[in-house]
Amino acid sequence: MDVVGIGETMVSFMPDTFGRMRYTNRFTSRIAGAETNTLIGLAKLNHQVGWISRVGEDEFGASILKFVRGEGVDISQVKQTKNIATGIFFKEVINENDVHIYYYRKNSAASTIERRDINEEYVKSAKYLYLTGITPALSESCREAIFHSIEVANFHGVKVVFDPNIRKKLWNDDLAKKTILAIAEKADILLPGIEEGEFLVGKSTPDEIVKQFHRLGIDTVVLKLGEKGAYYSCRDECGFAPAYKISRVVDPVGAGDGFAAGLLSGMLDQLEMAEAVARGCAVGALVATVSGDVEGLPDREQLKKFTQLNDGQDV
Ligand code: KDG
Repeated sequence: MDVVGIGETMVSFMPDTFGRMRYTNRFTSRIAGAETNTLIGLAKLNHQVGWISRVGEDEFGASILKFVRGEGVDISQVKQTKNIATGIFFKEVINENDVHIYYYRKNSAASTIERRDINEEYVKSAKYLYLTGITPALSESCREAIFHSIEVANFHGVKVVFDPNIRKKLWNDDLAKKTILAIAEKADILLPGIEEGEFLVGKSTPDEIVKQFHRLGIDTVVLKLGEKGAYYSCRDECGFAPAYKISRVVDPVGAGDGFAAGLLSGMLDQLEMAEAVARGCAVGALVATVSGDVEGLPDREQLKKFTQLNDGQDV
């Protein structure tokens, strides 16, 4: 296995028209979850990936399993819970720059993920363990499971990659900050957005933020700068990868997960860090050109075409 991820995936509903949701009665449903967005991105680029989670033993759970498996992710470690529903959410688009998320996921199937769901052999079989700050926000048992998975990964030399993905609707700022910093300190590779960096360490320039994370003991930090690109810093190297220009942002949600997929794919292909970060930027950009969190994730051919068109290089 190349990458194993842990987290909740939901059915998402998006109104077919712009504006307040109360005025619509037509929705398109899709499958979305930060960790599976990244795992699917990796699977599309031909990497071996697996997912640890829970879904309800209901129709939404079944459609998630069918979809995620269909995209090439191993779901052997996903449990189905009886009488506990799969989480769902709504994505209201007032206009392209004003998107609201409404969760219906409290006490969902995935929020019952617990320590014993973490199969040590499975985690051990991976090169990277991929986590986000969403899962520990779901419940106490999810938090425990995440900390346990890190212990397992650290023990077996599996590198921990952590995207803080701070979702303020899910928990209060104090607990979010404390928990996310505690996980970040144990991670090998941290992928915060610039605003998350500011929130977590209270600094404001990319360089200061990254240095502060290094002081906490994190080896590799890749700071996502949105439309500008990404700044990365390892112990012995730092640099900047510019964002790819796209003609229109259709739906930016999921671009960060796509970035993580491209970056990890580059690292698995043993590219230089600068090239791996550039691949992250390319995948992130492509995700934003299509509606839905995963529908814009490219396969190798699409990625090659896009990067050749935009900078003449293959990433
Ligand atoms: O990064 C995109 C995710 O936010 C989206 O897919 C839904 O996982 C999700 C969440 O918890 O918000």
